[in-house]
Amino acid sequence: MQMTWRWYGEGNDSITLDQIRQIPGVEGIVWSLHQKAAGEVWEMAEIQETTDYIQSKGFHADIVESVNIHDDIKLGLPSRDHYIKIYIDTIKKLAKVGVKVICYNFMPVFDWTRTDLYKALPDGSNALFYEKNAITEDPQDMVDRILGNSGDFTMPGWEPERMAKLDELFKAYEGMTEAQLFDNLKYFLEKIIPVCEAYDVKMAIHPDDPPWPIFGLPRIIRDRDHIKTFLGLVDSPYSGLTLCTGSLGPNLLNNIPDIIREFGDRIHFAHIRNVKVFENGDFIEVSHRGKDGNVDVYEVLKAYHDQGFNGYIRPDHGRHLWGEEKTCRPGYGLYDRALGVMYMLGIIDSLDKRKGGN
Ligand code: CS2
Ligand code: MN
Repeated sequence: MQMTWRWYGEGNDSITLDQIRQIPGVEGIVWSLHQKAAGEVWEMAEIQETTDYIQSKGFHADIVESVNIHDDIKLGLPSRDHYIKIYIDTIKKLAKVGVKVICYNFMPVFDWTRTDLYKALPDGSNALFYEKNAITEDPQDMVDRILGNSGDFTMPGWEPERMAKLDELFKAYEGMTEAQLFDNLKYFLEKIIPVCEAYDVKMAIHPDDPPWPIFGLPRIIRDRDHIKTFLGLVDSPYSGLTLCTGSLGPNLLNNIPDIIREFGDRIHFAHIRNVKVFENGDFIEVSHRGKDGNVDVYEVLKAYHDQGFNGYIRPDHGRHLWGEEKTCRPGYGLYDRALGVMYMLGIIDSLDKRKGGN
């Protein structure tokens, strides 16, 4: 397993690569050109400049998260072919600088969805929170709340320009079924996966977060059965998964270690995050320690370890600690993710030793 860290780029992240270098065991930076809207062309010079900088600090730049997918592709509009061409062009450019994995998602309208970015935990820290009942309201309320609270940071999937067109977007998705969304995903994959195979770049879809439909929008990567259907759309190792424990975790019926054991050979990227699920279905993000939430992080790492997983792994969201809230990107502070890295490496090191490794 190769430990990595998501970084939003120079001037766009509260954390520097020099800080990340001091976290033990982090080998690679998970990057993206975050200024790019979905469907925009990625220029070679911008790609090169970013990866050069990352590599100059001693990290690899093998993973991009995300190259976002234009809504016209998800909607299956005639204009999708134009956006797929641009996507293919980006895949080829990324291959040139040695990118191995692209993490993406296929969630209509929203990326991850929360109702509170700074919910207090009993220890005085705070974290991203999801209140089930608050979600049945008008999506605009939630957007206003999230955008109003995210400070100077634009969060992926929540770009104000896109959110300004919320009504239009919702209208476009009206009546869309899961089966149609799967069809649109299949169409996209059938076009891009042959290119990925030729250029040796693996696609790794990120599960829907939370793992259930919201605001009447279909969400299709959310449990074992949906994942199985997804993997059958284009049966190639180049069409794989980003297995995010924090996204699948809020549905307590998801047995994540079992999912890892079943689909391990198609998992290219592991996101590790812990969530605490309350009886009424609300959930909050907590420390990576298994005992603090409902994700048994030890069992998750053991499932990867048992199968000799040699893909990439990163701490996903963390709590905001020691006063860093509002100075960092929500969920992407320094301290809790660094603690998460050490917790995970502790488990991995001991699993290695038990197996007689080093
Ligand atoms: C990430 C997602 O912050 C997160 O929860 O794991 O936003 C992820 O980057 C996207 O869904 C991938 O496209
Ligand atoms: Mn994730």
